[in-house]
Amino acid sequence: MPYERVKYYQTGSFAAGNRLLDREQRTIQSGARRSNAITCGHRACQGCGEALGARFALDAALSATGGDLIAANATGCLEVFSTPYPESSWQLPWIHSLFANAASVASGIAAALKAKGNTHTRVVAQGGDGGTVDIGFACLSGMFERGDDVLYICYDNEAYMNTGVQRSASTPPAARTMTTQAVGPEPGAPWGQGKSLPLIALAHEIPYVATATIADLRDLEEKVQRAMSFHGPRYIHILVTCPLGWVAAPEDSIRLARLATQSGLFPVFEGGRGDVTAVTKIRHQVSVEEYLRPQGRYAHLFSPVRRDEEIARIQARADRNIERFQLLEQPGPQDRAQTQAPAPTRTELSPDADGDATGADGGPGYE
Ligand SMILES: Cc1ncc(C[n+]2csc(CCOP(=O)(O)OP(=O)(O)O)c2C)c(N)n1
Ligand code: SF4
Ligand SMILES: [Mg+2]
Repeated sequence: MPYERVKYYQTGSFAAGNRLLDREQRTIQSGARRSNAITCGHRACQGCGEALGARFALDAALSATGGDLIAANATGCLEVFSTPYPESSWQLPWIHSLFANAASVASGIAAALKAKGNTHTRVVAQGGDGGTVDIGFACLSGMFERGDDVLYICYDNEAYMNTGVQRSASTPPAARTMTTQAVGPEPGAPWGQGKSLPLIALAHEIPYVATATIADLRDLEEKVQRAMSFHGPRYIHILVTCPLGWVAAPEDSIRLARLATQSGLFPVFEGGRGDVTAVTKIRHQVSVEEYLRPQGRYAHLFSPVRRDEEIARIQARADRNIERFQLLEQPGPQDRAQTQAPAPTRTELSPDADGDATGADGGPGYE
């Protein structure tokens, strides 16, 4: 009986399920003992980056805590598609908060655990960009400022997707949404508005802040694991593609997230206590046009006439990120460990033996 020869091994890609790498290099997701935090039966669209990001993030958090984890979840696509009453796709204690107050609900859970003398159960909160950058911002800032022991994860698909694609403060300029139509002299989302929540989080001088995307899921897992090694408020901002809102093919979800990083539009970095301590370098730089073209939300930049001025403005945003975060490789080996610059000051961020993340500068410690 003829058998099919294996023609292609995807070694080195860190793809989910890759069991050909050395054991220590394998993803949590490829492990037989992964927890399947969000499992089958949910109703996310095909190619939903949020579903993928949440699966990897919470499986990593569950792995880091030995499964001793509670999640609070803001209103939004992630909550709606995962918990159509009376069903749930979540494989851990999970609570739906309001749209605005996932951070506060998580803070309350952490406070209750502390009051009960429970020092082992950990807490995560999660929400979309609308629930985090806009309506939930005050609750989140309070959580940071009080030093509550919660990891907050924002799944940024750059608009209010659950309610039909309205602009948020995370929607990039020129993107078409239902509330920023492609009309007028500057079509799409306005210029000069919006905010970077990762940088705002950093300014709170909390122990750990990171950005990540669904294009590098191994990096995402590592950042969640690192975040769980600290106590106190921590923040991870994950760029997740949304085929519906970005008007893009479901099979392009990972590629678009990668193009966002490789163009410089979405810088991937890590830091804490006010400083950026490590960045992921761009390996194959692309123009922003490569990223914009496959997305219908930017179709008005290319048709019926090409809007060179707008495309150049978007390129200038990418170039600014590249300069600001030093995203381009320095000449030399492409080794991943050597692509982190400026020299990581992780020693300053390392938790001490008690798991506290007291800064080397004697800054506030979190318990
Ligand atoms: C106070 C309040 N206002 C509005 C809504 C309606 N609403 C529910 S989800 C949502 C948008 C969520 O957007 P985002 O947080 O970005 O998550 P996504 O659906 O994009 O993942 C809105 C406006 C609500 N539930 N509560
Ligand atoms: S609308 Fe977007 S974020 Fe919501 S389930 Fe669909 S792909 Fe995911
Ligand atoms: Mg959103």
